[in-house]
Amino acid sequence: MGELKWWQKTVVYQIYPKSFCDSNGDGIGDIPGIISKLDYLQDLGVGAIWLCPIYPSPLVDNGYDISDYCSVAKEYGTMEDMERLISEADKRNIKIVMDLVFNHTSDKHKWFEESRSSKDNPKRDWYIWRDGKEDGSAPTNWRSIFGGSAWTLDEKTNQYYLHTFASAQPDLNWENKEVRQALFDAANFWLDKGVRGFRIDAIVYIKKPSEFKDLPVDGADNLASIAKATTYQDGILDFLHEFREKVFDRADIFTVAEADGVYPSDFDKWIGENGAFDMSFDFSHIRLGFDEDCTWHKRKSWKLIDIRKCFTEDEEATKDNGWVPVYFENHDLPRCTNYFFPQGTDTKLAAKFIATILLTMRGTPFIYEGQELGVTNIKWPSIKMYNDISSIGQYELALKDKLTPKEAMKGVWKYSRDNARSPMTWNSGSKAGFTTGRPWLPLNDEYPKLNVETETEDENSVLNYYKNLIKLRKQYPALIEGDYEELLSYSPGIYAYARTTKDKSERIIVIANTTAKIRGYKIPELKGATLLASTYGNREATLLRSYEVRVYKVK
Ligand code: TEU
Ligand code: CA
Repeated sequence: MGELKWWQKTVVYQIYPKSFCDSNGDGIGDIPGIISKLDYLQDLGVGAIWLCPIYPSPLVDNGYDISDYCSVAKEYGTMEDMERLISEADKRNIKIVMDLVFNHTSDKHKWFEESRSSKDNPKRDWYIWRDGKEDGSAPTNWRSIFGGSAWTLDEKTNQYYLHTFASAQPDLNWENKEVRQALFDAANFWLDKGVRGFRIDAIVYIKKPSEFKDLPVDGADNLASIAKATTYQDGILDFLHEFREKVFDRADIFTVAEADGVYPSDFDKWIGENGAFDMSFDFSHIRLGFDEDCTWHKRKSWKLIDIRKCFTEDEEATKDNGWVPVYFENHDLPRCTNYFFPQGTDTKLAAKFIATILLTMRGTPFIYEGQELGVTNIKWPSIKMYNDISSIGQYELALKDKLTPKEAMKGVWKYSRDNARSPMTWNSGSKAGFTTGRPWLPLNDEYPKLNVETETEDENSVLNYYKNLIKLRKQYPALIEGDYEELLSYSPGIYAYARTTKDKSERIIVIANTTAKIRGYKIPELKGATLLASTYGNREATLLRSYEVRVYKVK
């Protein structure tokens, strides 16, 4: 691998527009709100913003159901606001990265409205239409990712259309050349506006199998996860290479695929020199304990130390080709302070643990809004208070599987995507500085403590810890370009690794106690090393304390 590119040296910050900052008091975050917080992001040290969808959308899935790829949702602002965001960010050396949701559109997109209007409409073939079975039931027994059949019958033409996600998100037919060209044109529209990267949504599902067949039932609903039939199918790479040629290769941008079901063993063909993307989100550490269909209440237990294997595999796979996006949170996940640690763990220690691994790993770190504050999960008493459609689907699936409503709620508390979507907390005022109106989703109860203003003033806060680590990362080349080597592989509960520059002049060692118990370790070369950071501050100790992570400079 030659000289590193700009995006390999930067830190990315993910914004969920609806929940970041509201500028006009309607309770919904917006683009002017984001612009007003660019100084905060610059001060934090980020170099790129991944903006979740800001396109017009009925917001059934909060913007992942797009009704027009080339404009801006009125809730979020105008095209001028977007242009201003790009240029104001640029002044602060921050690049804007857009989210491309190309597996499906909204059912309110004009393409779909045309497609459903008649069997001989020119856009009929832009989506995936099939007759039902002889008895009139759905063409296959596939379950959509949000629950329920992946097929919806459209009465007008008496055919079913396929949707990997909600019925309001019909899947596009990538086999159709015009569809691909229309999507590439949309991406190029944003490239020409000056965006410098793309996160590509649900891209593993775009290629459907040549034959549509029932799968062995895997749930109490008598259905089978669609992902088993449509993830990373043969032939997908042809589509993606065309995408790369017609869009990605046109400018100095980066691409990161959202690719649940593509593993490090596939990276050779998927990312880097001969692949389609620069980076790919590996779900290995997110999927610990989950079987393929990801049903919340069927999850098996796992331990924090299990992430060691996941990261080492990513690093090994990208040693000479491709690059890792390092992440612990996003808008689809609960807060990392709860997700990766047993119940009852001190969440501030947990937040700092994750920050240290995130910012000392080889790869590009992705921070999700609020993660830098150590924000924790929400816990609303009733499913009615939840907005996230996947929470509702999982709740219903649990009831079908004979769980009590109380047990089903436990799954929602633990895994709901709304954990991440509760608004960003800027200060301890009555609306957390997010809005002057009524926030579209309730605020996190802990916001009077966990917010930007309060944490800025506290030198031991999670926020200041993030800032320091981002600074360290920029100061020590080993943390960016250094290779990765796992150490102490056989020590129970300890995750340790070294980062060493190519010329071996700088070497940094990170040691993490992944358990609540005090633990010893032996690394002889640490004798005389300098402590650069610890999740316990500068209070040195011989043994590693509960969930302590230390960063040492050996030379
Ligand atoms: O998520 C895709 C997604 O949900 C799957 O990749 C994953 O397999 C799933 O979590 C399995 O349980 C993206 C967006 O990030 C999400 O917010 C959208 O709702 C979804 O696509 C549909 O666009
Ligand atoms: Ca607003």
